[in-house]
Amino acid sequence: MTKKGFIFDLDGVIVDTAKYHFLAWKKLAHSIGVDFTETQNEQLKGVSRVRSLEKILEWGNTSLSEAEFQNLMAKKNEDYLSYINKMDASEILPHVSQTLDFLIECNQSIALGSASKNARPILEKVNLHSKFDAIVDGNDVSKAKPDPEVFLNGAKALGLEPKDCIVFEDSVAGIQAANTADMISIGIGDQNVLHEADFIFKDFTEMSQEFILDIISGTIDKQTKNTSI
Ligand code: B16
Ligand code: MG
Repeated sequence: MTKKGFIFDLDGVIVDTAKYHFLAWKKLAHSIGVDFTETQNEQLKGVSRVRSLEKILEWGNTSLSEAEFQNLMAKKNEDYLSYINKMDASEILPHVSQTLDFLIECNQSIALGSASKNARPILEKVNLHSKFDAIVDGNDVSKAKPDPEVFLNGAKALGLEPKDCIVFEDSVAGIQAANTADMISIGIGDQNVLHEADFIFKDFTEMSQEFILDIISGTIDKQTKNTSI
């Protein structure tokens, strides 16, 4: 069987940590007198920690000294980690474990491609780290999605060409990054939001084993996108 590289985003694909980012960013925003809504939180999906705080300051039309900025980022992360520390395998999103096991059964390569600097501890918390051949996270890249760096590094870590890689992503920036990297982009989430993806599924329960096998064999590729699956 051909070997392909399956690269998973973390937040919104494997686990829903967006709800914990929301609680921590909301606390931070309120502490500096800035409002923060769930809609704004949506716009921070896939966005780096630094850029997220910059955006919150822009929305609140306010600014901070460099020292305050660093201090608040550290506080936000401390708060976020207090939620992460309570996570366990029950927080893995539906059918993710089964999909990973099926890929392993098919002898495929698996990588993580996440913007989060907390990706490794999160994977350990939910007990999935042993399923990954490579992990590329926010500590390993200098350019944030939609730059393809995180996924290109993932392909390199797996020893595969980008064209032989497939990305599962829940953010628009992540889908754009995968497309720029010339990888098959698979959106996990809302069709209206992720329309730039080659293929879109509401979640992994909707993705058949036949679809995965067709991707592995090359029957389905970037050119087959938008055909009925
Ligand atoms: P951290 P992903 C992203 O994870 C989150 O979607 C985004 O909201 C967060 O700001 C970013 O990680 C950085 O996270 O503060 O833990 O370094 O979707 O790329 O897995
Ligand atoms: Mg994500």
